[in-house]
Amino acid sequence: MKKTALITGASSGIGRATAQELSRRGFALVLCGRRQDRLAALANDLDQGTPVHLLNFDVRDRAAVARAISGLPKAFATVDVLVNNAGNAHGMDEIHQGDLDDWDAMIDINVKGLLYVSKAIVPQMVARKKGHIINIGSTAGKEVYPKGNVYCASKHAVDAINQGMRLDLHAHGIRVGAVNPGLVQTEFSEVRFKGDGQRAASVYQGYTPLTPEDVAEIIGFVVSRPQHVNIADLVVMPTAQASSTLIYKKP
Ligand code: NDP
Ligand code: 8X3
Repeated sequence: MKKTALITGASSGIGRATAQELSRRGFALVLCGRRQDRLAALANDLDQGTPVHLLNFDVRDRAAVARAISGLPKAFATVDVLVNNAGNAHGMDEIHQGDLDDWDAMIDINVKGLLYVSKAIVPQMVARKKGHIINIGSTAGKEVYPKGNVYCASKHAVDAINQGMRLDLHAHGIRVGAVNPGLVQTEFSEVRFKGDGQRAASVYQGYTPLTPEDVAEIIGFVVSRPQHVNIADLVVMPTAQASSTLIYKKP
């Protein structure tokens, strides 16, 4: 029987590429996101024969998260792999100029949303004494950069939750690990800069950024290790990036 992976934020970027990677690796998929049309298009783009179920919810809405996941049809209800990927940066301002709505969005989506989804799935993993959780962190969860304040805080929280989950769940046979990318060219910067395409594009100019597929391939590797091997915390950056603030850009 195929294993089932549930991926949040599957409508774009890293989540979308991960869905394609895990489809190639023979998983059944539960794909989550707010943009139903994107998920439907992705479902048509997977390896033929991939069982797929789409879930539409905002991770901020804890009742909607619980309802959607508890209502999964029987064939998809046992989640073997959870990829906690949904998230974004909203804005990039010095702390005294930060927008409260941006702060709410980042804490509510990147931190509380990840917790709501985990709460809906982890108890069944504990009951089965089996499961694998992959939290998508960031280099922003390892170091803080100017104007990154609250986004970095949200990703440091993901780092702490990843460690906390592992401490609490290893005795139940559950694997927990984080994949922490540096700069990946996705819709991330368009969201961060609120649709300013030019500013978003400039983030990825002058060097070769990671692609969503680069990260998805790593997630494919992580999930395909033998049961006794847990990749606990992995950082991946473009070769041109040495830290959040040190990026070698060609003039
Ligand atoms: P994208 O903007 O391309 O994708 C973000 C995904 O998150 C979308 O599928 C979006 O789906 C989903 N999402 C956002 N808000 C919500 C919400 N409220 N409820 C449900 N789903 C939501 O960005 P990336 O692929 O780059 O980002 C994926 C993850 O990778 C994030 O956690 C990000 O922090 C992390 N990351 C990204 C890096 C980068 O440089 N791009 C580097 C390091 C980490 P929809 O809008 O349809 O709901
Ligand atoms: C996304 C990478 O450097 O924009 O998490 O924060 S960065």
